[in-house]
Amino acid sequence: MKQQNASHEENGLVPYQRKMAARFHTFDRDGDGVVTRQDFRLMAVSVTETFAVPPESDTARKLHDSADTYWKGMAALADRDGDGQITQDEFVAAAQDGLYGDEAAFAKVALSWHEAVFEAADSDGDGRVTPQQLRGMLVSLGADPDQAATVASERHTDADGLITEDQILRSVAAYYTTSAPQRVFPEPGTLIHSSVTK
Ligand SMILES: [Ca+2]
Ligand SMILES: [Ca+2]
Repeated sequence: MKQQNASHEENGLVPYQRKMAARFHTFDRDGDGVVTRQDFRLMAVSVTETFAVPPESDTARKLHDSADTYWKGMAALADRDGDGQITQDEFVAAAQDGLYGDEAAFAKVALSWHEAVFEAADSDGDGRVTPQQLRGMLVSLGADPDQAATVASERHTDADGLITEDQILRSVAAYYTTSAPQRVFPEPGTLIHSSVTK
């Protein structure tokens, strides 16, 4: 990997804030300008639809439970006025104060959710997904479909052409805890509604 010895502007908080501001828009699934528990429910539904997870299954239950855990964690960090709504400013400030540089905090809030999404995608349960399944994961979480396809195809695969859960969870943790450049999610204002074409 190429070492970037650029200014703080490029390596520090500013790009992290920009990345989280973009991410906020993909969390706002119903597009009402704030993130609420309902948006997390919709996110879980989107994953179950993408991977045709049966509604009564263990995997579906895990998705909904962990989405709720994720919501509660983000609300605890972000919803400073306790009105059940997270604004973009609250979201960015919470990510910066509560997640930036803190993998343990990220794990507490969001790891069970990302594990559940992986479980939904990993249809044969061998702990690895295909690039196509990874693309489905990214798109159902709000990524731009073209960017998601590019990222999925660039992932280092193992000898069977598959990507491991460990690789994916590491990269998700890095996404939320470092200033690593945003590559998967669209900029604010260019939100593309999730539509996986099969
Ligand atoms: Ca919303
Ligand atoms: Ca698999």
